[in-house]
Amino acid sequence: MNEGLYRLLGALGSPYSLKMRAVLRYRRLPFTWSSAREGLEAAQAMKAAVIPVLQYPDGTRRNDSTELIRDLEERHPGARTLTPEDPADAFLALLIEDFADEWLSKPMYHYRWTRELDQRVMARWLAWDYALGGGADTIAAIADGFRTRQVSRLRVVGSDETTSSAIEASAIRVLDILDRHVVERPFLFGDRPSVAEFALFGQMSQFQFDPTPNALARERFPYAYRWISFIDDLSGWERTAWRVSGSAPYPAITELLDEIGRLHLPFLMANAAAVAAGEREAEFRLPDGAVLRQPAARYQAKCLAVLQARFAALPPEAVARLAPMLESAGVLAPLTCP
Ligand SMILES: N[C@@H](CCC(=O)N[C@@H](CS)C(=O)NCC(=O)O)C(=O)O
Repeated sequence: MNEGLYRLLGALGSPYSLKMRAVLRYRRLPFTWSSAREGLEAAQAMKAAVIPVLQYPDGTRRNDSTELIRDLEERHPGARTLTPEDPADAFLALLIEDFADEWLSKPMYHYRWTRELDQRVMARWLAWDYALGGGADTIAAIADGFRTRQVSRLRVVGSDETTSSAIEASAIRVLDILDRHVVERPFLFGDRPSVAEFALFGQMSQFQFDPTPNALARERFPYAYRWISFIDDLSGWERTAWRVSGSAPYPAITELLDEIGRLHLPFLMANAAAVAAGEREAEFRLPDGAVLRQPAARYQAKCLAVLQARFAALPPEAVARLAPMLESAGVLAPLTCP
């Protein structure tokens, strides 16, 4: 069974699972896709109990999409890798991936579990995926359980009445940036996708399903909305050119960097400081004055350390090109902070 193939153990309602599925499709690495129940059960056996879990052809299992993608780059080099050739662009792609994974996950989760409509609709979706039958009563009971658990975890992403508007505004700005970008070209670093597109896609993939962000995206950002399903299956995409090395980045990159400098990196810094001080909670003042509080997360402290290490390892000529852009977005100091 399944010999020689990757097996992706994830769920349709999981942004990171769809990120990874889109990567495997684009990379043309044959794989099978599990049911949500198998995915969640597989996660329980992992050190970090999160989906997706990727089972390798030799049977070993690993998780964490960022690490998995990097590992696949090494195992399967060639024309369909996701790392731009230019080291400066490769770094920007990584930074945007981290922003999507660790910041856009806040609006994604917030939209799903804040309003009554989204809670009700999406709890049933997830429950159906999990049960795959068994009758409407069974599914409704599972949905109730999911809903109660997930709503109670809104604080894990720092979502409450005071932070709600800033969290939603950040998703709206990203949709707006993409909506204006994709009418010019489909990708951020040339004629082929990088890790950045797949990470943005992962979180936003759920906007195709959740009623509130779905209505918002369809009405106000129709091209960004269309782009989401375009990224989902790029198995037939043939163009392989990265953009010309050293040319000015597209405006969308600079605009995303502004978001990263205003929200994502200050949040990662506050979290890393809380982790280092052994505090239970991280606090971060949002630009509108509200205070976002969430449990201090070791994983996200590691994310900041990885970004800093990758920046420190760049060749000086790439740093020289990036520094002015990063500086004006407020991104340079957090990246070079000891
Ligand atoms: N850093 C991980 C994050 C994965 C993650 O957070 N997955 C969520 C679902 S989208 C999860 O499994 N959460 C655990 C839970 O809900 O109990 C990755 O990139 O794969």
